[in-house]
Amino acid sequence: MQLIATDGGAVQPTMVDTLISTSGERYDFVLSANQKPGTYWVRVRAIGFCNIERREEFAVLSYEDEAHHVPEEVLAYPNRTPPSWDDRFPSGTVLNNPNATCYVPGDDDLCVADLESHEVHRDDELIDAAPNKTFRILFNTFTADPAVLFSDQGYVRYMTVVLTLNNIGVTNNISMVFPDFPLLTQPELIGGDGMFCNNTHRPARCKPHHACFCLHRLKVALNDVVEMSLIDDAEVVRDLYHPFHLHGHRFIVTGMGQLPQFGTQSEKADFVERARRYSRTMPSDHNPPYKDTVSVPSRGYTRIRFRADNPGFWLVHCHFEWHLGIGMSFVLQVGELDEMKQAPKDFPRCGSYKPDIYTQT
Ligand SMILES: [Cu+2]
Repeated sequence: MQLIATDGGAVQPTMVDTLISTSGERYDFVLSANQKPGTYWVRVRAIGFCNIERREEFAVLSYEDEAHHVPEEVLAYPNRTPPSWDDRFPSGTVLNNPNATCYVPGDDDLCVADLESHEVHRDDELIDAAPNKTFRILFNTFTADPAVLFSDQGYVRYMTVVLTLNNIGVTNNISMVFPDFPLLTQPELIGGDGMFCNNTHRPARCKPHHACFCLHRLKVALNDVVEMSLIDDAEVVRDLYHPFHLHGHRFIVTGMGQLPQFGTQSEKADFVERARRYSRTMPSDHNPPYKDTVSVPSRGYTRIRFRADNPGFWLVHCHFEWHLGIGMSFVLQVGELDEMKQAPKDFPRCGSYKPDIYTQT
């Protein structure tokens, strides 16, 4: 397969044999039909925790040329049975193997950070400029004690896995609570900065070192160069790679790697900060690819950079829908309200339609 684009951004054509795509990512490739005309199996395998269930799907790729006519019935279904789950994938170049080392020339693993952008414009200022805003986003899931879920801290949402595990997602120890109205189209309902929170401005009801449930917002000025380190705060390396998606913009991927075992969140963040001096960070002559979704290695980090040139409120979230559903997201506010586009006059409006709850004593 000749890879030519990811998430809509062109990359220097790159030959790969196996392509790993996490939720929300897109890859475009050109397939060279250079084998003997006939029918071939296309094999697609689920990754991560789905490995346990040995999920696999197949498609049939058929082709013929003028010299070799292949009967219809042969084109429809290959003679050979599909490979079994235990048959290994053919070796070759693997793109986006989530725990691969990046920037190692000549090895069999390619990271998305290794790909070269193939766009007319190279935004050197974005690649090299000192960022106006730098964020460290540590994310995780944790199991909540059922007693906590209904305490005065109030539960917001969680998912129950195999009956016993009540899972809540956080970014920077905050589990996202969405407002009752869309911030972008009904900004007049925003009651000042007090309705938002972040890791330095937590509501008084939130206990230190505990997950807090509130409307998590990070704010940047219009046209800021923003650098974000997305850090998987899990304690152990698992077969789980959170794909992070940024709305409204595309970013370049400037670093990716795994973390040694650390005790505290600030040790992890400091390591990621220092890691830019190591070989896994962007070489300066490299023109990094543009993406809008990228997976973060398990107990690792991915560093992204973008120009915040699209005013509005944009969701940044893990693209596992169930992680988004349990709070692993935050809102990026780009620019001030008066710099944002306004909704058309008769645009539909939303609000809270929850009925009042009366309790009988
Ligand atoms: Cu996730």
